[in-house]
Amino acid sequence: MAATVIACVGLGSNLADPVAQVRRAFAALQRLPDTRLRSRSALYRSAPMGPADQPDYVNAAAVLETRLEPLPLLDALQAIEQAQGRVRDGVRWGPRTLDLDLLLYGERIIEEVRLTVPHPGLAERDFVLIPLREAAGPDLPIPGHGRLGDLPVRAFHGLERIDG
Ligand code: ROI
Repeated sequence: MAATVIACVGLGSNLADPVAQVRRAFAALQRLPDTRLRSRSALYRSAPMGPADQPDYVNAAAVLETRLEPLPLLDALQAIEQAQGRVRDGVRWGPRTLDLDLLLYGERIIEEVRLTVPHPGLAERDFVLIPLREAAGPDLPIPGHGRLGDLPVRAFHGLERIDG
């Protein structure tokens, strides 16, 4: 079996009771095969990036230790999204019941049709960086960007911590 890798996941929801969606998603991440949930952030409320006529988001981050390869891990994340009612309607930056973004997979750079890692929005999104820093700490290496703690956080989306 493959060696373990630290993989980081961004969670986001703004439909159908977002707090419950994110909590359920953490529970589902805990049950992934060949994977351990090492740490997680609190939940944060954030204003939407993209069209403003949609509800606020709840965002969070998880740090996994996994033996799954990147694409099987992506499949498992998408299965959780689907189990929680995610509908891909093609609307760019529209509302969603649950988004699980594979942000980082160790220090690998992955450019495949289905998967780009590090996640292209990672460095620009406060609703990703603030929870990720809480879950992973400042020393996490980000390929192409140095350490997580070196990335400037531009606080655009008014993050508000809503639970411990
Ligand atoms: N905006 C916020 N605040 N949080 C998200 O998780 C989020 N996810 C998205 C888009 C639509 C870009 N906006 C978001 O996919």
